[in-house]
Amino acid sequence: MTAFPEVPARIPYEGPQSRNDLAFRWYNEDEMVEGKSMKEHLRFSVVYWHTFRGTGADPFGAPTLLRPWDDGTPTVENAIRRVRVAFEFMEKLGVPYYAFHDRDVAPEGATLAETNRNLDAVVKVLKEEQQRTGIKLLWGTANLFSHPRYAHGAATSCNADVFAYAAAQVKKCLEVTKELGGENYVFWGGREGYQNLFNTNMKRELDHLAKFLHMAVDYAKQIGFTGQFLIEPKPKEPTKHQYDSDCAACLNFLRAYDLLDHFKLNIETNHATLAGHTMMHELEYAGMQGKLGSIDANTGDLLLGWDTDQFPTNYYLTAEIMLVILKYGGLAPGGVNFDAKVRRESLDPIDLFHAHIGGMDAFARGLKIAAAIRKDGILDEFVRRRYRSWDEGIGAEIEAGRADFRSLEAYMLDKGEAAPNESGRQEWLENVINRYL
Ligand code: XUL
Ligand code: CO
Repeated sequence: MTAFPEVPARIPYEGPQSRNDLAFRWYNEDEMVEGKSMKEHLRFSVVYWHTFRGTGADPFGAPTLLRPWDDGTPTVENAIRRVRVAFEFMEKLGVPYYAFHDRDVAPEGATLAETNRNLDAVVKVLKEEQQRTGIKLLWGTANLFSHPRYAHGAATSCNADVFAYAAAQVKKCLEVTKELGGENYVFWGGREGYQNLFNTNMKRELDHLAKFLHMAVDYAKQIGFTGQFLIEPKPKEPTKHQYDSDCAACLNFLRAYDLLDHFKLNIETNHATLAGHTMMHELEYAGMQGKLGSIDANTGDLLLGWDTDQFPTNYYLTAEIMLVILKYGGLAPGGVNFDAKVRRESLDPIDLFHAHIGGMDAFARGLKIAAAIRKDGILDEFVRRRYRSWDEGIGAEIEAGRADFRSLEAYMLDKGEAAPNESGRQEWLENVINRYL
């Protein structure tokens, strides 16, 4: 049985001139860039939730994406059929990784024990398909936000039983992620945040969240799970204020609660823009602190203003992203995870291929643009020169900690006025970047 009969066994690379809709124009997995293959640089990953569980439902309308292989029942049998289709899709696309929430892959049962049994049955098949295809698990995560029990949050719920349930769920999900060789484990805040401070004890909620994460760190150690832990910032949706609002907030939280050594960040484009930042800003902020772990690749829509999770197709965006990723030495063991969904009007299974091919090509093109910019070195040289007053003289004294307010006053009284400023040349630099696009 094949779910995608019109798609060849493997999407080929045909080069920029190709007019074949089911071919890559830029993603050539063995092509070397800065000494590594594109495949190694990009470490592409398909998300189970949008690509195999997305229904096209939105706050205004019912599901539109009814897949022929999915009978709509919350059964293990249906879930297993879906796994086979997912691996056919990923194998044909040629991605090395995938990512899932526990509840994407297997249905909830009436009790936690039954739910765990459902998960075990599907994990057996996931493992079989991973072995058959060589496709690996980039990360696992627990869905701590869809079920009504999580209405007030999970680790930050006012209901201690819900904290306990969430702990049991993450325990199981860590075991499963280890069993499947997952290279990372993600904590996205889900409903960890608040709608209204009149009913919220923020301090207590944050203390609980930190306790929860310490328990996860301890349990990973106990079972020998060595994957990288990642926190995924997002400022709002579903709550008005998500606690993990952006990279700065996450790193402050981790530092304050003595968790910093155990976590890096999984940074998502549409979350960065919802926070009022560019993706490049968030990547740089994490990267400069050694905390750039992985990315959720997508893009938002400035006219809609919510988390639209669209596939990234803009070379300017992907070039900016790849510039920062190359600067900080790559993402491994993280990857470029397409946390993106086709529009509800994109009705056909083939649209899933068009979406991923476009996203992969956009990142491959972004990688090549970034590498070309770095090779010429114009940007680096400009930035180096822009800060050269810090390389010697008074700047070097300040950086070395040999200056204080008295010595700086004496220096400036003697000099009378600061050296003149030089142009920041922003417009020229933007023109230079456009030469590479
Ligand atoms: C939600 C989101 C999640 C996480 C995993 O906005 O991005 O899908 O990536 O829980
Ligand atoms: Co995400």
